[in-house]
Parts: sequence; C-alpha cells; structure tokens
Amino acid sequence: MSSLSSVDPQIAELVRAEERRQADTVKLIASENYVSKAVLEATGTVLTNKYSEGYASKRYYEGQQVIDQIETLAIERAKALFGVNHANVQPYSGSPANLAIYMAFLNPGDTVMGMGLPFGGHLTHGWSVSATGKWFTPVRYGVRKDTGRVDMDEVREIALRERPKLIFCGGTAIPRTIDFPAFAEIAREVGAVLAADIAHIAGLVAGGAHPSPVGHADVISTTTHKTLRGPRGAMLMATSDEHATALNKAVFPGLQGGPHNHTTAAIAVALKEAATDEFRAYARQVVVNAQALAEELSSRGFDLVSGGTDNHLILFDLTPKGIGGKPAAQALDRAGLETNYNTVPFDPRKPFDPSGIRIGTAGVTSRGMGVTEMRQIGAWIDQVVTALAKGEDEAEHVIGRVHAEVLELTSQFPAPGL
Ligand code: DSN
Repeated sequence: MSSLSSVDPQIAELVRAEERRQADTVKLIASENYVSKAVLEATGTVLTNKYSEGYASKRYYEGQQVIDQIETLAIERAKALFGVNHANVQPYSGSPANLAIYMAFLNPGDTVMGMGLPFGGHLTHGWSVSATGKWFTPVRYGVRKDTGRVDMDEVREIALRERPKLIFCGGTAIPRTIDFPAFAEIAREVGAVLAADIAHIAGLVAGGAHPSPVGHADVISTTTHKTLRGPRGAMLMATSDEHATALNKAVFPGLQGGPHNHTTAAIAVALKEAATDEFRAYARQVVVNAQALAEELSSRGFDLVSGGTDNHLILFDLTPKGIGGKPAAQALDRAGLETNYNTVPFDPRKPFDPSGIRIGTAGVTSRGMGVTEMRQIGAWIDQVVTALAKGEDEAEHVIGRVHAEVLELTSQFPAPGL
C-alpha cells in the first residue's frame, strides 16, 4: 500500500488498523468471511476504471475487448458450479439482486410472500420498512413456536389464501435446511414464481453441504461474500433459460447502470476457488464446526433456536441467561469474539435491542479452526455471558482474560488474505 500511504496516510493507517482488528478477532458474524489473497488482488485492479453498461457483445461503451471476457468467464463458472443455465453476475449486492426479481416478475402492488424479518427472513422479502414491503403487498410466514422451524403446511395455507405472485424462501437467520422441493410444490400450486435466496448458504450449496435449489426454484439469488467466500457482490441464477431475458433486463437497464468490473473479476476468481475439492472440504467443515459449537453452547444451557443447526449458522436466545442480545454482543466484542445481536422468533424486544445473538462458522473455518477450537469458543461465549449477567465488575475481569486467550488463538490461525 505504498501509494496509498503516501497520498492518504490517514486512510492507509485506518486500513491497517482494520486489518489488525480482523487478524486479532474471532469472526463469528454469520454473513462474513475472509476472501483469499487472489480475490483481494482482483478487487483492487484497474477494472474499476471501466464502464460497461449492457452485456457481453451488447454494450453501450466501446473498449470492452477485455471486460467481455472477464464477465463471460464469471458467468460460465457460476453456471458450471451451480449447474444452472443462466447467471447474471452484475447485481451490486443482495438487496439490488432481490429487487431485480420484483422488477422481472411483479408489478407494483402485487403480492409477495416471504419469511418475516423477525423469524429469519430478509428485509427485501417484503418487510414493511423496505421498498419491497412498501411498493408491493407483503404476506409473511414464520416458524413454529414449539420447533423454531418453518411449518410447510402453514406456508401452503397462507399461499393458498393470499395467492402471491412471488414466493421467497431463504433468509438471514435460518439455522435449518431449506426445503426447496416443498416450497416449489406450493409455488406451482398457486402459480407463483419461487425465488430461493441462498445468500447465506451459497458456499454450502456449491460445496455440496446443503441441498441445491436448482431444479426447484425458478430464480436463485445470492450474495457472493458469505459462505461462498468471494468479494462483496451478488448473482442471479435460473435453472432454465426461460427467465434469462427478464432477469437480465431487470438488472440492466431496469435497476442498475454499469457493473462493477473489479468485483466481477473477483467473483470469477472466487467461483474458480469454490469449484475445488479443497472448497468442498471447507464447506463440510463449516457445518461440522457449527454443529460442534452448537452442541457446546447447548450443553452450557444456551437456548438455541430450533435446538441446533444444519448449516453454518446458530441463533440463540439469551433470555434464560438474564441479559439482552445487545449488551452480550458488545461484551463479546470486547473479548475479541465478534457477533451480532439479533431478534429471535417471537421476540418481545425491539430489533435494536433484541433477545438473541446470531453466530456462524464460515470465517473461523476459513482460518483453519476445527472442532477443538469451536468447543473453546463456546466456552468463552459462556464465560463472558455468565459473568456479564453477574454485573460489569465481574465481566471486566473475565473479558480481559478471555481477550488474552483469544489473541493467543488467533495468532495460531492466520486469516486468509491478511
Ligand atoms: N446483512 C446480511 C446478513 O448479515 O445476513 C443480510 O443482508
């Protein structure tokens, strides 16, 4: 970063500080990961200088000799990795990708059905504060109180009653396998388009550690930076060619201008990495680690939504521990354990001060950590939370001790790309 350091030492120092912070922290945020050095390098290239509205061989600016090849490579790799006929790699991120699905299939006011945000859905699945909830007519499904899982009979009942034109499955805080065939059957029954939002689990799907929506969902949307371990970006895919034109038109010119070509290149690199045996082993280990961490927390009296996990994600309710999710997440962060506070299903508290915490194992698994480290992390979470419940003085002492132990662990497991 020699040029950055000389032109803007302030920003350069802040970037270095963030790099140190990431190196020294156990990243348990379920939607984050560490990209490889190769992905990082592709992101920081001259491709950022180029405008390329349109699609390969049909652009609105000259000079696309190279960009066309890069975007085509990314598309071909996405098609091969996920086994789809169509891929669009231009959406800037998950929310614009999902908005493009509305643009492709719905008119303003049409009904969309998605999982409610407090149950693990995403804002863009029709939640009230999102444009998708304001400009369309949202109906929601949730999870059962007794199981913490989606009840497909209830989903079917709501769909038959409300007749949505679009159904979303998937979300941001779902610890269990998504039943794509069951959603597809319901969508077919009511004549809806089924969109599978696999942002969280895309790396697990690619690596064979979660069933694929291909052949079930009409459209698949995903970010590229979570379990898939690419740059911040997104993709839209379709099993058949039927929806290709509608999706492409919705992304450009429907919603976006020029694609971010440096991101497209980095997505292509990440997709190449995800097609390896090494990545398949990584995806499996992410799930093994999550299940080990879930067991450790469960054995220490934590109340896990749905009782455990099938994927990379664990959601727990801190009510039985006598504290809220937010103070607990803040205390864990001071101890070097990075999480996010999160609503839990039927949460009586507000989203900005909810009852739960969401964690995931994509990042720690990228650092090479395994079951032994998961058990240790579970013990640290318990120690910090238990101390916090007793009061700040007790917590300060425990946080200091855990933080020193976290630094010792992170020094043994260097993060990729840093
Ligand atoms: N922010 C993402 C997540 O954390 O799951 C969803 O948009």
